[in-house]
Amino acid sequence: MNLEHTDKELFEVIQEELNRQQSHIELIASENFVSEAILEADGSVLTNKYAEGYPGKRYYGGCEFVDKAENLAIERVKKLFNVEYANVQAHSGSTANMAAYRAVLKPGDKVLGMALDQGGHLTHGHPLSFSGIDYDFYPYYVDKKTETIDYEKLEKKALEIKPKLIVAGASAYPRKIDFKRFKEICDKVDALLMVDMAHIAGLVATNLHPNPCEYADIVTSTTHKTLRGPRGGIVLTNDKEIAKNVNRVVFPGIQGGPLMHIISAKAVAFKEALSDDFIDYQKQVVKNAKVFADKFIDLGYHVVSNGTDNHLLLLDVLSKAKMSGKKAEKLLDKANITCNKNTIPYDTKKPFVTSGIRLGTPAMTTRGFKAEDFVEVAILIDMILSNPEDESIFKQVKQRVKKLTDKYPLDYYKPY
Ligand code: DSN
Repeated sequence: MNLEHTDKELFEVIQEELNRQQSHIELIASENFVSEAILEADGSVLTNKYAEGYPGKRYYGGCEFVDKAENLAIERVKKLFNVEYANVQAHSGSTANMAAYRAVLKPGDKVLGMALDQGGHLTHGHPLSFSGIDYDFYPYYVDKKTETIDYEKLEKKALEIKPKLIVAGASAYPRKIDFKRFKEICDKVDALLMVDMAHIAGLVATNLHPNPCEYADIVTSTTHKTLRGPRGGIVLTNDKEIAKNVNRVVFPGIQGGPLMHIISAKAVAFKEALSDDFIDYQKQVVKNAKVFADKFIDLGYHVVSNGTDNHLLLLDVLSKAKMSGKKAEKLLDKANITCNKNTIPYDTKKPFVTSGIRLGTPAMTTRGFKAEDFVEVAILIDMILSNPEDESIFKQVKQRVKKLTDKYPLDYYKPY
C-alpha cells in the first residue's frame, strides 16, 4: 500500500508542497532540488537499520551492507574535497559544528566568529545557540565601505582576544573567503582554524572557490545547499587526532544511531558532485548570480559589496524600494517568488525585520535557468518592489513567473 491510500492527509500535504516547489521561483540561497537518485536512496529501506558505531565497529549485527554505504560516502567525500578524514554521520550542519567545537575546544574557550548580523550562522555564537552558551564567542566584522571581511581588524581583534579557535564561513556572505589569510592570523595567535563551508561546498568541490581543507584544522558543511545532496552534515580534517575526536564526539558524544538512508543518499550526492556535469552546473550557478547582481545594480539597487563571487547576493531593499526585507519577502511570496529577509552589514533594523533580502541561484539553476532567466527574475522582483500596491502588476508578474516555471518544470520527481 502506498501513502496515497494509507494516509491521504499526509499524501496531500506532500502533493501541495510539490506543487509549490513546481510553481514558485525558489531563491533561498541554502535550498536546492536533489536528483531522483538521491530521493530514492533517501527513501530507501536503509532507514530501517540501526548502526551505532562506525563501519567495521558497530554495536549491532547485520551491518555489512550499511557499512558499504557509509564507506562509499566517506571515500567519495574525501576524494571530492581532497582531505584525509571524514565523518559523514552528522545529522545536520548544526550538529557538525557542535562536533567540531567539542573535538577541539573546552567549554568556556574563546572563539572568534563572523558577526551574526553580517553573515555568520546561529551556531557561530548566537547567545541562544549551544555555541554561544558553551563557548565565549567574539564577533569580527566586514568593512563598512567595501562590505567585505576586514582582515586587518580581524587580526587586531585576534591579537587582543587570543581565541582558541577562529571560525571562517558564513550563511550570507557574497564574496570569496581568504582562508589563507585566516590561517596566517590563526598562526600569529596560536589559534585553530575551523571553516564552516556549508554555503559554498558545491563551489569548493568544483574549484570555483578556494578549498578550506588546505588551510583549516577542521572543516564542516551541510550536504544540501550548493552541494545538492540530502539534508545532513559532514566534518572533515587532515589531522588524525582531531579526526578521532570528531568520531568520538559525533557518536556516542552527540548522536546515537546514524541515519543510514541519509548517509547512502550523501554517497550518491558525492558521486554526482564528482562528475563533469556538476562542474558545469556550479559554473552556471556562479554566472547566474553575477548576472543577477549586475541587473539589480543596473536597476539602481545597492547590492551588498557591489556584487558577488559565489551563489548568492544580498539586496538592500530599504534604500531603493523604501521597505523592510520582511515586507519585500512577503510581497514576493505573493507573486510566487520565494526568498528570505536578511540583515545587511550595519543594518539599522532588527533580524526579524531587516533592510535586505538574500537571493541565491543554486535551486533555479538546477531547474535549468540561464543568465537571461535571472535577468527576467530581477526585472520581476523590481516590478513588485516598485509597485507594492498595484494588483495588476502582481497579476502580470505571476503570469511571467508561470511562464518561467513551466519552461523549466520540476517533472523529474516521482515520489511514489
Ligand atoms: N538556515 C541556513 C541558511 O539558510 O543559510 C543555514 O543553516
